[in-house]
Amino acid sequence: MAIQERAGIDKRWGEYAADEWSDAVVAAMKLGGIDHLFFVSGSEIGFYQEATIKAHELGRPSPRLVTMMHEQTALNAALGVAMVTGQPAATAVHVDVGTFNYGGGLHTAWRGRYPVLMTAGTGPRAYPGTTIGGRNNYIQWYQEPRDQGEILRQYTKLDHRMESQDNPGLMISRLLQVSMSEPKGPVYMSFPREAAMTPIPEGRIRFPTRDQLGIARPSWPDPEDAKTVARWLIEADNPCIYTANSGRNADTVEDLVRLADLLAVPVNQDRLFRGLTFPMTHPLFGTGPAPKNADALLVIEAPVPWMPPDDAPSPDARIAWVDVDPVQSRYKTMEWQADLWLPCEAQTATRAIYEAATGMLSQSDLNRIADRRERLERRKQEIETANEAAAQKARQRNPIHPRWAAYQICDILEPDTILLDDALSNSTFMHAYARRTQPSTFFKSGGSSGGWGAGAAFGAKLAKPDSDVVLAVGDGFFMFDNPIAALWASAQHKAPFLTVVFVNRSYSTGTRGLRDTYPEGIAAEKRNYDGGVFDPRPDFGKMAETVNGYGETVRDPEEVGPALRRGLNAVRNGSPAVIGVWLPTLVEEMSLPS
Ligand SMILES: Cc1ncc(C[n+]2csc(CCOP(=O)(O)OP(=O)(O)O)c2C)c(N)n1
Ligand SMILES: [Mg+2]
Repeated sequence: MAIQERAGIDKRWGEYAADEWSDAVVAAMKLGGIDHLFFVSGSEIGFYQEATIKAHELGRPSPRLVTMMHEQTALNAALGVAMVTGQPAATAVHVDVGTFNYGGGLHTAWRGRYPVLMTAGTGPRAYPGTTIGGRNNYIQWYQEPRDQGEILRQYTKLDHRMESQDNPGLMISRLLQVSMSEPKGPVYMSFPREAAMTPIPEGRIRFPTRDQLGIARPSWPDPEDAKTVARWLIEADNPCIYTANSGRNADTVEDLVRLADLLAVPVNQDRLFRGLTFPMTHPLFGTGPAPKNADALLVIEAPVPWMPPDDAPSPDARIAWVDVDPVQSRYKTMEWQADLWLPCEAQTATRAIYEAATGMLSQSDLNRIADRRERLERRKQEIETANEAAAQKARQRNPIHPRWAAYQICDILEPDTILLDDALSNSTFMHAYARRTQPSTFFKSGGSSGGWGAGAAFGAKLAKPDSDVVLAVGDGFFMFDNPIAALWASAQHKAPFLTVVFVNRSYSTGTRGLRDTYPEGIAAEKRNYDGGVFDPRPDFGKMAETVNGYGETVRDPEEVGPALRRGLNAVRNGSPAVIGVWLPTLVEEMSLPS
């Protein structure tokens, strides 16, 4: 029975023009919210080119095919789109080897709960001449692994190999439904060329869209649990909200502010946050106690809110823990304890706790809350004053102090600038001065893989062309994401972003990290950090020149600001720009004033 007849059983499904399965796949992607298909060439995935070009010519739904030069950069670009839009993005790469090249981006997609549809072709395996799309090149015998999905199965919610019994549009919608339902995450589809090129009789096919299948609605806490948490926060002297990833959903920011304001509960954002959780200039931001000093802790989407055992909360503290998957079933070894585990979303939980709290506040509560607010406002002022003083002190140092570099980077940001932080050991400085206030204007990867920033910055700019996009990145991490491939894409697709590289010619892992692991070791004694230092370094400014972008390396503290503005101007005029800020190596830094 032909697919369109079988699928026609459900009359709610739409009918779409499609000559072969690949047409149905690109249509279902677009109808499922995918605007960009980041594509790295392979002999067996030419169908994506044919289908997207055809759709463009005929006015059929299809994502835009975005030519890319490396698979990890392509995946990071998809993460960048998903991160700033909340909608999925897709990638298409070559068989098993292209899938391997997704590299550390896979970890980022998984740990950061990004809704991306990763795809790859498979080595054609039909005997030459028997099937459309079958084998026609000797290399194809090399291309067939035992199970292609197994390569990345640990890093996906679902993977699927498109097969003859499938409805291709339905399968894409289904993968997107799973990817977009909480906990969100990457999905993978391998698409044999034989399947992709399967003709569709009469050129029409029926399938449900992602939204016809439906995305699971946000989950709410039990109202009684919301009351309990509200009561704990109200009764506490030193309550605090600890969060990392609630800014994945930009709408959560407003609700969190409302709750925090109501009770004057401070919000501490983890170092490894995935998107801005709270306006950074707000008096309640970053003014909370260390977990060990808090008496009521509300953890919201923070997989690692403290370092045990020293920072762990007191046994008397009350702990409520909110996450769509609070026991973190994607992580293996987790020893956290909480008094209340709430399997619900950050936004709905904050709303429910707010609603519960509003009916509970006595005048004496309100007085205590007002006192706390005043105390935290003062604390915020003290922190800001100390940060400013530290920056002005750092300014005096030549060689450039990374704190001063961070301060200067943050000085060029507009309210809607999208800032990506992949600056690793210098992230703390970025956080001290970023002062981001709007949701979706400050991001980290949400995982631990280096090499996310350049591709993600490109994807972010592609999706949000009207905002400046600035990437602050370590010189090691910049190299991990194929910077030339990202810069090329940025120039080619007219999505220019500014990269600022902290050029310390070192990995903190292989320098400070080694010293801290072996404080009495021979490497520390001899100050030999081979493996941790890469001096002479690549000329990062010149990398931009390889794609006709703007680049320079700055060595004078007073020149950092002007150089960054030159870079930003170049970006606003349409060119990618890379500004290297020359710093001491981390070995030199060990004997410099901090
Ligand atoms: C793909 C990948 N490889 C290795 C690491 C381990 N690692 C963590 S931090 C780090 C150093 C990063 O160097 P750089 O970006 O120069 O930042 P810096 O340490 O100088 O601040 C490394 C190599 C990683 N996180 N990801
Ligand atoms: Mg470095």
